[in-house]
Amino acid sequence: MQNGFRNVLMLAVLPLAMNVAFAAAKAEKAPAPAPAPAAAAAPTLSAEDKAATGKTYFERCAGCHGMLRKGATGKNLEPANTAKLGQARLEKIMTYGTEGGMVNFDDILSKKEISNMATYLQMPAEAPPEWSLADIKNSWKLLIPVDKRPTKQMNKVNLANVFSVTLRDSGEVALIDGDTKKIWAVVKTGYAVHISRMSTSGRYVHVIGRDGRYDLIDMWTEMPTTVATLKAGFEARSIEASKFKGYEDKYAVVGSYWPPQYTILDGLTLEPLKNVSTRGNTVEGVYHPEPRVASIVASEIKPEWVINVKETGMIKIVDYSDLNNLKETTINSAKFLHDGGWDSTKRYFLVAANASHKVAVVDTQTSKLAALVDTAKIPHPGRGANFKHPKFGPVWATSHLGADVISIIGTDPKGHPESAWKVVQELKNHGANSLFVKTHPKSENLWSDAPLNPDPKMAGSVSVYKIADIGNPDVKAEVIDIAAAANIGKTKGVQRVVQGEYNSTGDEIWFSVWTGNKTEASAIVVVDDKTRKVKTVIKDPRLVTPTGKFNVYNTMHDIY
Ligand code: DHE
Repeated sequence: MQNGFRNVLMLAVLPLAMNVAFAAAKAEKAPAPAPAPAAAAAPTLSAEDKAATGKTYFERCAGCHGMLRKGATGKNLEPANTAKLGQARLEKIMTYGTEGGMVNFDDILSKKEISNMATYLQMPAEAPPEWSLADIKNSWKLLIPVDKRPTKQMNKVNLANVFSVTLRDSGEVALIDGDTKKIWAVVKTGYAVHISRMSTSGRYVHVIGRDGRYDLIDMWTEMPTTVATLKAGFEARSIEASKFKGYEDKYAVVGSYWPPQYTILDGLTLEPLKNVSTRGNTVEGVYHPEPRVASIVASEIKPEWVINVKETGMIKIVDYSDLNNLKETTINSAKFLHDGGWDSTKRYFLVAANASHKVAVVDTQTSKLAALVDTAKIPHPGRGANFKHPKFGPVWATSHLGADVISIIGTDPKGHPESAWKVVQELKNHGANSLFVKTHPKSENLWSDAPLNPDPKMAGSVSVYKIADIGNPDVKAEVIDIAAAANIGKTKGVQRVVQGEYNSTGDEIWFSVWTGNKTEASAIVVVDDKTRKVKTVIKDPRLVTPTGKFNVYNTMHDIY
């Protein structure tokens, strides 16, 4: 803890000390300078406002801009940049958002909170404390030991078709029975849960909160039960189980944003086993103090995880077969690595390098970079979508935050070598600011959202293409207003329709209607994939700000 502060202090103090010494030496020779005009007072906040604004920064801003405000998905917000913009301009940007993808906050923060944030951003960034393996161990609670858990499933729920749904602003997940569309249980978790992943057996749900709280939920008990929990760091986004034969459910891994590290845990108890820092040099060879762990996937062909380090642009292939002699292969790709998914063979992993407008392709058979594919601005695939293109064979698709297109990338170097690792086609999306595309091996459709679009109509709609027609140059998407179909009435927050997720049989796609406000109604809209008609709208007062939905079977098997 002290080290972190000391490092930052050193960084701050060293240049100052050098400047003072240099200035003193110069002053001996030079004539006395004319008195400088009084400097403008540095922006400041009361201790109370600073603490409250710091909390809001962590909750709402740090994900995109970084704890140290060095920038990644969002811009660098260190005082050198923010002071140039000034109080009024900063307030305007936060109030109305920008075309570059920054959303408006006038429906989330009050005028006073926006004003305080504009001031806070002009003050120097402070590094949060470190969080060691010992800290993680101290936070670890094994609530139900393995030998006290049931030896068979004690309920009649079809677990393969359960959806773990992030209730973003209530710090919970809802486990929804996909067959009955009823909420089976709401389970308390960390703050603003980011993702759920499944154990290889499909029995356990691993849930990670943005605040680094990790919960392991057992679905064999009569009602879903948290059997272990810990705090992996102060900010986290990713988790994964071990999936190689012989290692099923043996290990789990959690990637933290702060401190920048990944931690390997026992897969059944969450006992913390190993902590590995991701601090180091970027692809340009420049040291970065905050290279955050973005997406993680587990290989099925080797005892390995692919761990993507955002700010350095380095992809780590981590071999978990010998934790004491951990082997890491570090692959240079491009910045800033974010989300991604497997190709249909699960040999190649495709990950968005969003600030470089590229998709990096890793060959997990050879542990080498297969390609860096140029795409439209800011690819954001979620896990992407795999399907057979009528002309180019197996392909993977991503939509974009920065462009109103869906890029289709060839993924078949053997069968279609001329189109492998190239954008073979761009389809029009109904808007930019898209986050997720989705299809299913049993589906004929490719779906795409645009939840961060500044136009509420676009944010509430999805595009859907018939895959068989995609080769046709005049192909057009059907655009469906999902928010209107949900019919939740007028809300203060924009009704953003986000992240399609299929049921286990691949004949329904579920979308969240997310208002970003926990006091307002939300819904999940279930669409019949064949007819594209709304089948059910799940409304329930317990469904607070639903966002990500993770179907057990599809998540276990990486089906997308
Ligand atoms: Fe996500 C995946 C990071 C904002 C919903 N998000 C991911 C992954 C990362 C990430 C690194 C990949 C995890 C993996 O596969 O292991 N997300 C971030 C951010 O840093 C960012 C930009 C800002 C933040 O503060 O967190 C951010 N994400 C959001 C949202 O605002 C979303 C839309 C709503 C929410 O719940 O917060 C959101 N992110 C999701 C979802 C996934 C995801 C639903 C998983 C997609 C999947 O199909 O697996």
